[in-house]
Amino acid sequence: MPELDNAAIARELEVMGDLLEIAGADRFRVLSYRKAANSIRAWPEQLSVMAEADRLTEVPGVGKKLAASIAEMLHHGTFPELEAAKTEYPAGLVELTQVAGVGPTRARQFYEKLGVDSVDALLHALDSGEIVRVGGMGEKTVANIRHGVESYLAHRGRMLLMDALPLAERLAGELLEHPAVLSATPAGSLRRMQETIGDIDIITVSEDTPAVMEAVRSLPAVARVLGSGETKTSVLTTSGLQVDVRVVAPDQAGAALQYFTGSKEHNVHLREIAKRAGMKVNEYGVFRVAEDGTEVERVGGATENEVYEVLGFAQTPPPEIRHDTGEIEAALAGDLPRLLELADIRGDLHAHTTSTDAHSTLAENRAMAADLGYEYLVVTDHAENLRMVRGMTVPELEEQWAEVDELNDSRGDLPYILKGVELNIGSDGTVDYDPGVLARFDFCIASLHSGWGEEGAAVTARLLRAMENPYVDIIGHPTGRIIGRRDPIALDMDAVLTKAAETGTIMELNAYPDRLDLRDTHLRLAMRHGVRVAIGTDAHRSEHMRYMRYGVATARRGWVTHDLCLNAQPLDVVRSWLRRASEYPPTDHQA
Ligand code: DGT
Ligand code: CA
Ligand code: CA
Ligand code: ZN
Repeated sequence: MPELDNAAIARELEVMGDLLEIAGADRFRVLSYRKAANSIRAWPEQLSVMAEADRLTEVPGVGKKLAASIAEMLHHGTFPELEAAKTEYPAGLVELTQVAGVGPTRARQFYEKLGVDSVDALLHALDSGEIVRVGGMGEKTVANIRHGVESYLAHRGRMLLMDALPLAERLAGELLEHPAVLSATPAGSLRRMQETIGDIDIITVSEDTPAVMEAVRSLPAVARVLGSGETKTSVLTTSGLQVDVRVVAPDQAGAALQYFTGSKEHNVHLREIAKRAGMKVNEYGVFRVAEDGTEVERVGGATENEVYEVLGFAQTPPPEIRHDTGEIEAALAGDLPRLLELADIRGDLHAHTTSTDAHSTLAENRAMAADLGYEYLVVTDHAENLRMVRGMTVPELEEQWAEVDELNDSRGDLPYILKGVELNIGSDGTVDYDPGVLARFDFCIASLHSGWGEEGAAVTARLLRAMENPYVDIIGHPTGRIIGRRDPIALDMDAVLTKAAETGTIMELNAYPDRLDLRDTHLRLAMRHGVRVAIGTDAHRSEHMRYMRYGVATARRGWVTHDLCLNAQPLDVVRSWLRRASEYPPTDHQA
């Protein structure tokens, strides 16, 4: 039995939860699988290792019974309850529920009335018009579902970075343990930290090619070998992701890493530059070429820096920005800014607690913040108007503030807690609570929790109105997208960022790995507007605070620099940047 990694285990538990929901099972049972899956995806240790030591119940949300199911899964690839659930409804229905606009009830109806058991079958039912045989399907609903299917299909086969990155790092680590492997480095979209990953590419350096290919084929997480040649082996892992591992000789290491990191657009431009300089660049190295195109001599390729250097670059562009959107020109001239780094981050600016819909306490969040080496963290529970999670009433806030004061008073070397909140932007652009209450927070995030599918201009106007409120310091997850599941709100981003610059409102980069919102392209625009950015994980359990790395990666992709990132600043500067600080210090980064 090949070994299941954490993402694969989490996925099976999610399937279980979805199947139970489709079958109309008890809500509590459904949630217990989802909660466990959510916590396993964020868990830093391999469950396969923990299972051997009988330590699975240490994972939050994993009780004795679930631990037994996971142990069973690790041995047999599945567990009895899952198999039973799959006999009731086909697992293909789970895919259906991933489509925006199709919940568990609709999925069951589509299956029972039309025999639809996959997204492809649903598309077919939409095309043939058969879909209307299911009751309650008006024109608008049908159009919504078609749109949902289209965006689902655009992402199908791709995995979130959060699921691919830990796996890739682990595989690279395992390969490195082999004595013949000199180095093993993830390349491709993963090294560029793209938000979704098609397949994992790993470049290994070795003098003993056959030994490395054999090592790849025998990695524990390999479910199937798709192909294995002299220098490349492709495998399918237990989490369903394809991994391409290539072996190159030490003097080609840099050229191979550069080539297979891409992006394709970046590489195409690089080859043009080489050509103009009478050179050629490929996965084997950089070569000087004669008029007729024949190679004359090899001029570099052992390290990636060398590849760029011999092509006349003053700097090596960081992988995250290699998309041929200006990084080549800037790197040639030595004009690249120093991008934000994880080590710059001094705190998390968005985290929930058990006071509303999250699973960790304030003290647990603080312990995690201390683990992460932070100076400060915030509590930003949901506000009153968000009824579905029973947002904080004023008396509840007062209780929380007292707890914060107490934790801060006795904190010693532990991180300082700021009193925040996540307000809801109402349909008229107003937010929760009276100004008197708003003034008592250290800072406020305000988020849209509705507006998808609405006219972009109307939602933009709502957001602009909220940004005029002097108590709104930060706009949370501005476009509200969920990668592959919910389209972004059609905001006029230029208008939003202009208003942010005008009012000193800070824009959030929500680091929760299926949000990453603002996204890279918007962040780049924010930098041009001189708009400051706050990175928050939106943690709903303290382990989620580790997702900061995805936020920083997205920030880097958006060319975000240290000097425009709120939580790269020490606490006193953080306070001075908030709108409620009497002055709005002007920034000198206006484009
Ligand atoms: P993915 O896997 O869809 O998430 O995206 P990538 O970028 O990892 O794409 P992949 O795995 O097909 O190829 C890895 C890298 O190899 C790619 O970023 C650039 C390089 N590469 C692949 N095919 C070509 C090509 O035809 N031309 C050039 N210039 N580079 C290529
Ligand atoms: Ca790839
Ligand atoms: Ca590939
Ligand atoms: Zn939140």
